[in-house]
Amino acid sequence: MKIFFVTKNKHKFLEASEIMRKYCIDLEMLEINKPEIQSLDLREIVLHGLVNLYSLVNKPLVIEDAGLFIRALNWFPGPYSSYVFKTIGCQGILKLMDGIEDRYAKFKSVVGYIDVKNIILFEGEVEGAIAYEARGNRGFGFDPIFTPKGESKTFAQMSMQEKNRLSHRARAFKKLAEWLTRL
Ligand code: ITT
Repeated sequence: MKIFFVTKNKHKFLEASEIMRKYCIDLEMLEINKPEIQSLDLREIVLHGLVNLYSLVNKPLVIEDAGLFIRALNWFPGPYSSYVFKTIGCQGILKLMDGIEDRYAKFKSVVGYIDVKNIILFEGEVEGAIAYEARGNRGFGFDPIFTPKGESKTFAQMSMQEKNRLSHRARAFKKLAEWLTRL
């Protein structure tokens, strides 16, 4: 079984592919522009993207929108994570968190799948904390400053396999794989 994963992020693609391969589902990366609406709700962004992309591609496809939600910052950057990463990055977040004791944060992922008969969303999240300094050089995005609950390493200090045991993305893609397997 082959499904297109529309994304420009190679790391996301590799993480998702590793999960899906375990269920004998092949993902193929399709790097085209995703139409994105501004919304506070990741699900709304994904639904809108799915409908627009399907009219273009006309083949079973999957997209994902993810973000980092920090409690002490009123859940910022949330759906704006991509822009915030490009502008202030990990160091900017660490600066915003300077002197703040409540380090609680979570990553959320919404994965959307569409084919001729179905349109469906799956969600995954991982709880954790914003580290006091950036650690590690693996992964991408905010990985160096996020420590999952119960772990001492940041995501950027973990191998992809270790990150996939815990991550928001892995959890959402597993749900998709299980649903596809039952179909
Ligand atoms: P797409 O082409 O798939 O949209 P993207 O990188 O823009 O790729 P998102 O909009 O879903 O992806 O992600 C928003 C940002 O959230 C992303 O740029 C990262 O900075 C951050 N992020 C999401 N998942 C992450 C993860 O697993 N580890 C670290 N940062 C992550």
